[in-house]
Amino acid sequence: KTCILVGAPVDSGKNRRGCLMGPDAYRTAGLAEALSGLGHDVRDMGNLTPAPAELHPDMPGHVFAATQTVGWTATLMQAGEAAMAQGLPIFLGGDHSLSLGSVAGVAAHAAATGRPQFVLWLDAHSDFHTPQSTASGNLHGTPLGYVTGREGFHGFPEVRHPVAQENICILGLRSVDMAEREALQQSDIRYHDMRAIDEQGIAAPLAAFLDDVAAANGALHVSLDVDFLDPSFAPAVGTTVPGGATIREAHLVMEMISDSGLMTSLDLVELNPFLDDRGRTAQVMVDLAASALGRRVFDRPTRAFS
Ligand code: DIR
Ligand code: MN
Ligand code: MN
Ligand code: MN
Repeated sequence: KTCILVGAPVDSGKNRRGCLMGPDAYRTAGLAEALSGLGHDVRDMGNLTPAPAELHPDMPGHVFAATQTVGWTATLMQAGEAAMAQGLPIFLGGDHSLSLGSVAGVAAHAAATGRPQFVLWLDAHSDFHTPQSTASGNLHGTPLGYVTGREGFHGFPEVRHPVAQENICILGLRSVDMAEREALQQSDIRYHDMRAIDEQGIAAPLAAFLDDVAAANGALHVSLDVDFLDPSFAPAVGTTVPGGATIREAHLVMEMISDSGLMTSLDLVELNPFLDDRGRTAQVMVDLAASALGRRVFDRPTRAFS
C-alpha cells in the first residue's frame, strides 16, 4: 500500500498542552521505517497548519479554542479527502479534535466513490458531545458528534457526508459523560464498554463489525486514541483512565484489521510526548500501526471473521 503520513499537530482540542509534539514523536519512534519495512511505499507530507478562521457568535463561551479547531477542521477535511486519492492516509496527531476534519474528509472521498463510510473508534471515551453538551468545553470530546451530523457546530465547515450511526463501532469505553450517554443510547452507534470486552472478549464484536464493513464494500476509518490502552503501558495521554485494553487486546484488534484488508485510513491521536516515559507510548502506537498494516509473527490462513 501507499501510506500517506499527514502530520496534524493539533493542540486546540483541550487545555493541557503537548499533543503538538505527537507527529515528531511518531517519526522519532520510526513509523515510516516500520511501514516501509513491511513493504509499503511511505510518503510523509510533513505537518499541516490550520486555515485562518473566525469565531461564530453562537459558539458557547465555555468552548476552548474553537476558532483554532475550526481552522484545523477545514484544513484536515481538505487534506484528508485529497490524501485518500493517493493512498492510505495516516493522520499523526495531535489531539482527537483532529478527527472532526480527518473523518469528514475521508467520508467525502468515500461518498464521491459511491462507498459507505465506516468508522472504528478505539477510545476510553465516546467523543459524541456537541459544543452545547460538553461540560469540559474541550472539543476533543466532540468528533463523533460532528461527523454524524449533530447540530450546534456553529462556524465549522458543513458536514456534507455525515457518517451513518449504524456504521460506527466504539470499543474500549470506560468514561462516558451523562449527556453523551443519553445521546449514545438513543443512537444506532454500536458501542462496547470494557465490561463487555471482559465478558465476551474483544474479537467477537470486532469480527461482527468487520463482516458488516466487508458485506457493504465499505471504506473503513480507524481512530486510535492512546487512552484506549491501559495507562500502565501507555502513560503519555492527558486523560488516562485505568482499566483499558491490554497490549495483546490492542494488537489483536490491529491484526484482525490487517487480516480483513478493509482499513482505508487511520488516526493516531492524543499522544502527549511531554508526559511520556522514554518514548515508550510513542513506540507502542507505532507498533500498533505496524500490526494494522501487516506485521505478524506467523501468517494465518485467511478466513471469514465471524
Ligand atoms: C471528556 C474527555 N469526555 C470530555 N474526552 C476525551 O472532555 O468531553 N476523549 N478524553 O478522548
Ligand atoms: Mn478520544
Ligand atoms: Mn459530494
Ligand atoms: Mn479518550
